[in-house]
Amino acid sequence: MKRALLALIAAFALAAPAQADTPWTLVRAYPHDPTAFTEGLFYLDGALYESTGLEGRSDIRKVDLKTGRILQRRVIDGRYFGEGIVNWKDRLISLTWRHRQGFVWNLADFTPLSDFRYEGEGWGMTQDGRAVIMSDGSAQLRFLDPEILAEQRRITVSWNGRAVDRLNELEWVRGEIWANIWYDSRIARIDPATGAVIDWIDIAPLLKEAGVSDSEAVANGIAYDAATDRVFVTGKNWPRLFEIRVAR
Ligand SMILES: [Ca+2]
Repeated sequence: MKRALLALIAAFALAAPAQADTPWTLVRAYPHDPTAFTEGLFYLDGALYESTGLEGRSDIRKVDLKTGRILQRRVIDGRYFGEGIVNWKDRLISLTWRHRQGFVWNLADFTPLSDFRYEGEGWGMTQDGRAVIMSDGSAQLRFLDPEILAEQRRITVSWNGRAVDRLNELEWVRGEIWANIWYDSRIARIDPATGAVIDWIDIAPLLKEAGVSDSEAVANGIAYDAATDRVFVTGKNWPRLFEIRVAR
């Protein structure tokens, strides 16, 4: 019985096509603040916007891509653990981890505009031009009305029928939602209509390239420049931010 089962599994393994992640290549490396515990990242009009976490060390910052120099910075109140950020019109929206507290800032100078509440935890954010998309550490992604930041709907992210949890930093890329997975070097490419993972991009070689060994220094942070089709990735406390070219 056991032998028959093993034979069956072996036959299936031979019949199944070799599973390959989405191919990508490293284009170049840029400096990245090694003290930045990256929780949010996006690219807009020639600059990177980044948020960092940990209580007492959280901020939002505008960063020069080429030099990694901080161009503008706003410290988040020390009681909060900063999480994801996203731009909407002339605003920047930010989350906190377990305080259920979101903030809206003026994108141009980071002056505070308003705040909002949400249920559960706040992790990553991105937007698709219509809704703000938010992760909370589970396999679910929420779609929020970007003006009032109220939840409209949610999807469950799955791979071969199994829920994919620990969804972390997000990015809207080529009509897909790309998501870092906490404690995983793979980025999930998610179909926004169904939540199904289309494929994976494994950036494990970049951890070696970045020279990080701390177990908390996980891959986190995806930014996309749609105008030039450039993908930028980094991680928590990584001294490098990488531009990669991902196969279509
Ligand atoms: Ca992002």
